[in-house]
Amino acid sequence: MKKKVLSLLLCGAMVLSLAACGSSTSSSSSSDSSSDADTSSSSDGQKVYAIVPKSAGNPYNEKEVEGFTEIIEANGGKVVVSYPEDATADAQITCINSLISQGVDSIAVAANDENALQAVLEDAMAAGIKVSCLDSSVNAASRETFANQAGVTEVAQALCDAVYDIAGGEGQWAIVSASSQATNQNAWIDAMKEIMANDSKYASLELVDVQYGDDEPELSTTVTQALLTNYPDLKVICAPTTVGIAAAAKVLQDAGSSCKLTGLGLPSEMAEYIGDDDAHSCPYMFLWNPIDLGKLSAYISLALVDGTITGAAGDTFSAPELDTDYEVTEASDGGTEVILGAPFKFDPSNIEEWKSVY
Ligand code: RAM
Repeated sequence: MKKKVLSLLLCGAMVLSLAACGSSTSSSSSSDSSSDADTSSSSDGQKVYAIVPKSAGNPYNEKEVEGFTEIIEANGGKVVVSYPEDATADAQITCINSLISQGVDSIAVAANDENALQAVLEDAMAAGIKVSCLDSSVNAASRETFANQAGVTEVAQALCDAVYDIAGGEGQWAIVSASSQATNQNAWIDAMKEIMANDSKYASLELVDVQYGDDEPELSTTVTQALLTNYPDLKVICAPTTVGIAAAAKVLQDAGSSCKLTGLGLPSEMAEYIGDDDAHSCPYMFLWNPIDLGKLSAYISLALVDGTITGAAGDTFSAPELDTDYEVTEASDGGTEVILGAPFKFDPSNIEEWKSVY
């Protein structure tokens, strides 16, 4: 619990209240001392934009919140950050129910489950709250649109190619994922399996196991250690989670393991593990800018609330801080999404430059 409270205090520049669910309220007016009871737009005329990350204590989530908060406040809005107690749908349902009671104007959620939030998000939309996702989506019926960091197939293709390259085209590989219900990781894993099943190039690679570290450093460490014990010939671990890859990188590097690593990681957490030689566990990895993803989510929330977009395919809006205009497009699940950009590769040539950014 201490860790969660500390992370809230660190990430919110103007944290004004703490409540059940780890909610914090910040405002473009720093003298405001709002409590949960007066966060609704009617109390002082300011619109209120909530964000519900996957979990507390994950620097990636804090970067998303940072970007979200910057844009909402620059546009005169008030931000409520509601961190769930843990990375589960149940904990997010508690947060969302509280936000509905507070009468916020919008909720942006990084979902811990694709379907389990449907009832509560439908309640939110029925109450006039604009609902969108960022980072990890809910099903099409439960959202207006989704700030997607990168195309699912693009992420999966980049990871498949990295596993192939690092393994030398053949041998055993395994996955260390986040939680077993996480929409984003499951989509990337399913797409990786499909790409590998449908291209003979990957026929000599064998996916031996998928383990879940729940975006908890300790569990991610434990499952990585177990993979090394259970599969002595393992050549590559792919961790499509910033928490999982950082934990796995340390395990492999400390052990001097011949098993190498790739996946999705924060440069700030992975710099010491990125390298081409035997002394480093991760030759290269990918990510996008989580601060920019938070900014994109903020622009979506603002546009939904002011009516610039409804979330329908073809809607457009500007995102000046991201230097571009965006279009809402059809997503593969029948809903819509807005794609931030392509995944970016981090390797020894650029990791020093990026490690201080995010
Ligand atoms: C973790 C989270 C997040 C995911 C990144 C790559 O921080 O699971 O949802 O997008 O990894």
